[in-house]
This record gives sequence, C-alpha cells and structure tokens, in this order.
Amino acid sequence: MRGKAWMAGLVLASAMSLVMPPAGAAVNAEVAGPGAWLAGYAQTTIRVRATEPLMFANLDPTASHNLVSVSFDGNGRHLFSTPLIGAGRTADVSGVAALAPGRYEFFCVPHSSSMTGILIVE
Ligand SMILES: [Cu+2]
Repeated sequence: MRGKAWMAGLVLASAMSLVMPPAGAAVNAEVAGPGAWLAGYAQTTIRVRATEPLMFANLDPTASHNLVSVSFDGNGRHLFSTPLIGAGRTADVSGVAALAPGRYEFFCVPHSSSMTGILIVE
C-alpha cells in the first residue's frame, strides 16, 4: 500500500511538472493594472527568450483589454494576439512562442493611444 501511495505521488508530481513551471522559474507575463486604459501596460518593454510563451493578465477592474502585435503576417493576421479579456482573466498571447528573435511593437485595440509596448524576443 505504501508503495502504491508513493507511486501515485510520483505520477502526480510528474503531471504537475507538465502544467506548472518549476519552482523559481520565471513566467513571462504582461499585466494591465488598475486604470491601464489610461496608465498603459505595467511593463512597456517585455523580454522573452525565443520559443518561450507569454501570458497576459488583466487586473484592471474598469475595462477589458487585449494585447496584439502592430505587425501582421502574410495572411493579414496579427503576429501575436489575445482576445479582449475582462477583469481578473488571463490569456496566452498566441503566436509569441513562434516568433523569431527581434523587436515587436504591440498595443491594446480599444486603448491604442495609451496602451502600447515593445516585445523583445532574444
Ligand atoms: Cu486596453
């Protein structure tokens, strides 16, 4: 019995490691803080390593926000983007992990005059 419990613990730990970063590992994340529609994103420059994902969190109780690239791909789609998300929600910025190293400008569609930033893929 004790052997089985130990095995179950090992399997659970393995499963957790697939969905959670190891302790101490940084998670790339951009945040829209309270009043971001005026104040802008929490970070105006974000750095990620090539192939790493980027998360976007909306902590602004006053507005929905998104994060989309200024540039488009050959099919007219944003190079990377999130949907418009409400307060307390997070979203994967789809497309970031596939970006080549470089410098990419991004913005929030409803608040493009105040919410802008630069993503640097290293
Ligand atoms: Cu916004």
